[in-house]
Amino acid sequence: MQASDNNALNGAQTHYGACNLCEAICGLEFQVRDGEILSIKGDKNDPLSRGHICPKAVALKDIYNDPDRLRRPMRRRGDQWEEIDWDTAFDEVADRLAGIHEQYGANAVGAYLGNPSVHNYGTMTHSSQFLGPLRTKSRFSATSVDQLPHQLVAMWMYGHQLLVPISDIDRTQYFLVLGANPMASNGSLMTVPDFRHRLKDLQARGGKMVLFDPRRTETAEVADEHHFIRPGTDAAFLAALLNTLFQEDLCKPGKLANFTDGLDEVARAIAGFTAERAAPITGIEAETIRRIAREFAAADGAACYGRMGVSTQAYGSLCQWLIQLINVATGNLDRPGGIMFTKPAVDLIGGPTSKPGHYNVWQSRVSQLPEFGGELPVAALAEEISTPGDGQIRAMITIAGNPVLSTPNGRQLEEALKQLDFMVAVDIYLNETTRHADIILPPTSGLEHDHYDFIFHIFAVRNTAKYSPALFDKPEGAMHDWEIFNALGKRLAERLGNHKWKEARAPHKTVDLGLRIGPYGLLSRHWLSISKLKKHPHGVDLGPMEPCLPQRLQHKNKRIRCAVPELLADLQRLEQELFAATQSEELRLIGRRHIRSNNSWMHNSLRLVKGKSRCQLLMHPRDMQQRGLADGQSVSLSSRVGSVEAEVQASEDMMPGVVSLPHGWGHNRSGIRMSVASEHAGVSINDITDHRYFDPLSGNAALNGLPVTVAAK
Ligand SMILES: Nc1nc2c(c(=O)[nH]1)N[C@H]1C(S)=C(S)[C@@H](COP(=O)(O)OP(=O)(O)OC[C@H]3O[C@@H](n4cnc5c(=O)[nH]c(N)nc54)[C@H](O)[C@@H]3O)O[C@H]1N2
Ligand SMILES: Nc1nc2c(c(=O)[nH]1)N[C@H]1C(S)=C(S)[C@@H](COP(=O)(O)OP(=O)(O)OC[C@H]3O[C@@H](n4cnc5c(=O)[nH]c(N)nc54)[C@H](O)[C@@H]3O)O[C@H]1N2
Ligand code: SF4
Ligand SMILES: [Mo]
Repeated sequence: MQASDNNALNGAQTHYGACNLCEAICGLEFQVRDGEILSIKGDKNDPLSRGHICPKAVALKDIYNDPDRLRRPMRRRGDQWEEIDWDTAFDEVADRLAGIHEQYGANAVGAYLGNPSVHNYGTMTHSSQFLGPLRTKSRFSATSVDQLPHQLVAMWMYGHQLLVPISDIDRTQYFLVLGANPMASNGSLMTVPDFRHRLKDLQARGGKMVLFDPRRTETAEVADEHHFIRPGTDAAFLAALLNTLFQEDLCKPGKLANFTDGLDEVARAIAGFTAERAAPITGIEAETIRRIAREFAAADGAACYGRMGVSTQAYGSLCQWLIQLINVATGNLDRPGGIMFTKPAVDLIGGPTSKPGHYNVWQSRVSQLPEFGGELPVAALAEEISTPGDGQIRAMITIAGNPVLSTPNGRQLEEALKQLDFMVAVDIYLNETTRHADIILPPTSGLEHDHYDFIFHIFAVRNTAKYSPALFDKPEGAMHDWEIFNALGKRLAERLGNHKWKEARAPHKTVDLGLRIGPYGLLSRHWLSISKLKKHPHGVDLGPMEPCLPQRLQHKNKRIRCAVPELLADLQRLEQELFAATQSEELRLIGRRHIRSNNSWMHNSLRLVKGKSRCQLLMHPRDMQQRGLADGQSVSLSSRVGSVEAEVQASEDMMPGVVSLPHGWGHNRSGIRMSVASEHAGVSINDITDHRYFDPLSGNAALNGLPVTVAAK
């Protein structure tokens, strides 16, 4: 074990690191004695998180100690599981995958990468060791149930899928937010640990936060203004806001005008989307839309930001584009207090390994959905497995993912997984997805490997860098994710006759190189490297975001591209579908996150799930009354694809006409090995989300705004 400090009094050692559970990457201070964690606290000296943590940090200990967590490879025989040794497991996986590859072709082997794969740097650096030799186009990930629209718009407008501007919350005077709940989520595509205090500081300097959300959320409680908005209608609101800026001559792009193309064309294209027309659709008065446009334009630094609620909906790409345009048109891109680009210490954007992204170069086999950056939308995964024909997926690889609970129409996917010839899961639990695998390969847990977050530093509200050494040594007979990928890749390459394959060195070596050649490396005064970071266990502060345009733009002409033809065309869909639709009385379903939960996989920590169930359906009392429902009653919640049973809870915090159920629950499936989670099962919202309800431009699932019905059970 490595430790930075000895506490002479009780023999405990102090160790510093970062939490890798969510995007906030909070600094942690561990007290450890004889291999036991005595305490986990926030690291006050971390330059980004400044001592902040949430209740999940302490659950890192529960995951580490969890007797249900898998520690040896497992092989399924019918409904039974047996432990096997690593070599046997690797050989069997490589034999089966290579066999299917040879018989049915590369695309017959599919892969899905889940969310923790971006929170674990060994997966980022090494999964291609394993997946590369397969050369399959049947690749999927959690991106298409999440932030795909952000990446698509960033690529189109700024030239790189990761060039996503970040709200400068520490300096802004006007923070306009749609569909995000950072008080519960701790921020997303905005790494913002300690959101509460950052917002308090914003308000103390006379700034204001305005929030649009169909639920009066925990964040609404601390915002200055909260407005209900009808789910899925944000694009109409945003178009009207932007149109008001043009109409009332409030656009002042300032220096951006020198390198921005197409704003005029956009102005013409959205001229018909007035505040008056948006009002009855969104539920927001025209005067409110106009007032907010004026306030936004007048503020000395304003930032418009939208997250899950506006990306996982039917107009996700349009929403993200309009948000960028509002910032650009008012000159708030690339200025302190607006939205800005970070300068991360390991630079995946400007560096030699840069992958700007590509779109619609090929399409999914069955429904012709567009690829993005080499991945297909996961809404199409089940049909790619179950539809016969050339290229049908016959084997699946899942890595750090639980798509049965996390992707639309999870029941359908579950049925499809049963039809596979072979499945391997790299995962620490036997859960709703991995139970369908033939072999599960469990890597070390988060506290047993080192970490450098080269993803979330890209999206952080302040430039910092931090290296976290492993808290505990790797136990005897355990393997890190990256070692598993090396071992599998080697065997696969041998079997597939790929002679160019080379074993990749440990992830810290790749990061060390990235740091040295990065913007704070050998050519700067910082000299950052892994060894330098080891000397600064709290992390290194690299300062606030700084203006960097037009140099940082990744289009060859160093210009911002506003008039993206695909998005301009999508405005027609907005007009034809949303504006032409007659107002229906249908209920709309939205999700909900809770500070003590993390997607689907942390419900085996008793300290996080104990107490009253959190998997209730929230509904406005008016809607309940109309249906004769009583508080606490069991109801069936149904959509086009299915039904679940849930307990309804009356809530004045819901917009009338909207109901909310959290995701990540539904641990009542047989055959899983998560004893605590099974006793706090809840139901899965994704048993009823619809794989045909998505943003057609990006293929991103529309998990919010789904039409549903609710009736007494
Ligand atoms: N309806 C609805 N659905 C949603 C959402 C929503 O808001 N509403 N949110 C969506 C979003 S934003 C996301 S990101 C996705 C998440 O979707 P997924 O990534 O598919 O699901 P997770 O619940 O994060 O599952 C993570 C898996 O990784 C495993 N794991 C944890 N740590 C490690 C590790 O270090 N290594 C390995 N190999 N495995 C590990 C866990 O055991 C678990 O099986 O869900 C999406 N689904
Ligand atoms: N505690 C906790 N933290 C997490 C996670 C977790 O599961 N639990 N997951 C992590 C992950 S993977 C992610 S991607 C981030 C997500 O981070 P956020 O996006 O901040 O989190 P959400 O709670 O999904 O916020 C989405 C909000 O959009 C609202 N909404 C729904 N539909 C609409 C709509 O049509 N329009 C508008 N304007 N709003 C709408 C919802 O009511 C909700 O409040 O959180 C991360 N952090
Ligand atoms: S907010 Fe909580 S879960 Fe997220 S990084 Fe910080 S301590 Fe970890
Ligand atoms: Mo996510």
